[in-house]
Amino acid sequence: MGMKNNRKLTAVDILAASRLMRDLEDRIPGALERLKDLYTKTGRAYVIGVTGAPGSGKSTLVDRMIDVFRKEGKTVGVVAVDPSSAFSGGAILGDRIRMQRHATDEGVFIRSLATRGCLGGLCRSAQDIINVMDAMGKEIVIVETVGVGQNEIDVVHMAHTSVVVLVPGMGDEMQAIKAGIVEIGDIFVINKCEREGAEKVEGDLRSALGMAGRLNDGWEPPIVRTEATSGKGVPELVTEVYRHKAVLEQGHGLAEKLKEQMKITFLKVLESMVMEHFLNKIQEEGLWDSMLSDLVQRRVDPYTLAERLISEELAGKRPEA
Ligand SMILES: Nc1nc2c(ncn2[C@@H]2O[C@H](COP(=O)(O)OP(=O)(O)OP(=O)(O)O)[C@@H](O)[C@H]2O)c(=O)[nH]1
Ligand SMILES: [Mg+2]
Repeated sequence: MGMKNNRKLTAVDILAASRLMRDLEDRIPGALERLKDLYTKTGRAYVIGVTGAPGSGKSTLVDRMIDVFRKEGKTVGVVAVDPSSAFSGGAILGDRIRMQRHATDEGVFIRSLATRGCLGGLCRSAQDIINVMDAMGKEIVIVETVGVGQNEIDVVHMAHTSVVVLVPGMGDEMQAIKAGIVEIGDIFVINKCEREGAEKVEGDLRSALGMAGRLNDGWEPPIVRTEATSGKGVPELVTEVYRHKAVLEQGHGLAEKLKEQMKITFLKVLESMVMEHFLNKIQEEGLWDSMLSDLVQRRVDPYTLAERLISEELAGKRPEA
């Protein structure tokens, strides 16, 4: 589709990329073919995940991070994933408004992704869009996800550096431990740090990190205080991202991480393709009624039925000797 991996993208390239992202999100069949063609041009962007509770200031923070990267002359892509926006409808507009300042900057590409959660393919859509931005030549890709449920875990599988955002006074000090986020952050941010309680969150976080054994790891996750609305602390945050990147690139850290992430990605793709294949088969051959009544009547167990389905499929596909 004529997208060049240099920094000067033509309007046609940008339009084509936008269209491809939309088609991927809408699961238009041909879109996957176009993504396949682009795949060899991916793997160059540095991917930063930003996760945290709703309203913790992630978008404002990302907006400020864009400033820092742009001042360095780096091109930036942003994927703002919001699983709840499909219901509330408000957040997407919020992202657009908060990052509005960058709307006319050709070096910045912002894409919001409304989706109903990971089961519907949030992870794949987000990964697909990261790949398109990567192929467009964006040097930095930032993925913003609301830290609820499985999302924050999934974003870790896509990001090279994961940033977890906390805020003071969000109820109990246990917000860090409860959500299990001490395990996933490479860098922790205490945003809205001008508010009362920043000290306390930081102390609680530090002890949670200690208990989780994260303070005597190869990488001790730094805690950065920011005030995203004014931009305070954001250059320091970016510096920590670079420091983490440098540490990853030493030795085999990055290579191992990429392999592990690729494995997860591949398994997810395989799983969804296999599932889709069998669902189609069951539907097309009208097998649901008899299968379900057999199962409900306990004439067969689900394990045997699944094995039967798979072995029939394999027997059917086996080439003639
Ligand atoms: N006082 C203060 N307010 C902030 C700060 N950072 C962000 N906010 C405000 O917090 C509100 C939420 O900010 P967003 O950037 O939309 O937060 P978010 O985490 O992206 O929100 P969702 O995407 O809806 O989960 C906005 O009104 C921001 O202006 C900060 O450092 N201090
Ligand atoms: Mg947001």
